[in-house]
Amino acid sequence: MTIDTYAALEKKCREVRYLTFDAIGTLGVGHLGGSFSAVDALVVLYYRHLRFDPKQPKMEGRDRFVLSKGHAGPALYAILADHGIIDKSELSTLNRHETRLPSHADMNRTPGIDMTTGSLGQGLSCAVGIAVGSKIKKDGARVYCMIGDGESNEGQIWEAAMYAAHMHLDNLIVFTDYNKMQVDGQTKDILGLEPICDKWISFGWNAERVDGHDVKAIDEAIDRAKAIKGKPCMIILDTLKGKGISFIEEIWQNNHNVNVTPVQHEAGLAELAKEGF
Ligand SMILES: Cc1ncc(C[n+]2csc(CCOP(=O)(O)OP(=O)(O)O)c2C)c(N)n1
Ligand SMILES: [Mg+2]
Repeated sequence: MTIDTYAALEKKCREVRYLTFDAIGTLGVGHLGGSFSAVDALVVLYYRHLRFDPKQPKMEGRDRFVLSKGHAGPALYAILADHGIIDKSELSTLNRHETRLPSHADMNRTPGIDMTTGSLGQGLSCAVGIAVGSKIKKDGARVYCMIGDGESNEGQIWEAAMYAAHMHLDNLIVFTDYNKMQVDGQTKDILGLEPICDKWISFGWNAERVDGHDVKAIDEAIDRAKAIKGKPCMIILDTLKGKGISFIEEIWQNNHNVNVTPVQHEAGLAELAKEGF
């Protein structure tokens, strides 16, 4: 399912946030902040760039996506449901007993999930391994991955970064969801990443920084990344934790894993629906 216009992509972002918020609101708790900050990049990726067949989610040679910040699973489930890979009605089973939709992404439970993640720092290494495998097989697949800024405090991220550059993995495009927050503090106070672009460049990557809520900017950055030869690409997304609902944005420093009351559930859905999708 390809979406051609940026206005339609923006609408899709609202719809994905609506489905995500409904699932989390139905449960009453969830990783809202990091799911919402990631939505725009996930939408641009899944509706314009990722080469996959929703009818055959395990198709050989497909592009892969590794959600290394696996706690943002709810946003990805909404996108998988919108593609018909899972049923939209299943979203209300989020993180319940025996669900196929655990709070963290799990390739053994959920169709359309390419890697099990949640232990921060590991997903990028998996993406690097898949990208190496694809080069060996010469199947033409691209591997996309998303890491968090807090996750980037993990040493394993930088081991994977070195190896990806060493292997000249120009089939690997990674996003950092730079929402400036981790669980209980700002990344700049806990273990700062600046100068973040220069760091990735010094590790041998192509790197650029864009507004992570501007679908056009994200789309164009992915196009530029696809054209780079001989290096992996990092796209730093400047984002806001909880982007999309005003009263969740207001608590951007405290919306990592939040309770959602029935009143908030209704108010959030109404706010997202107001602009239409
Ligand atoms: C190895 C590991 N340590 C700790 C955690 C607990 N944890 C879950 S999310 C999170 C914060 C992640 O921050 P960030 O990567 O910035 O994610 P985002 O802000 O996008 O939610 C932590 C510490 C974990 N999942 N894995
Ligand atoms: Mg963060």
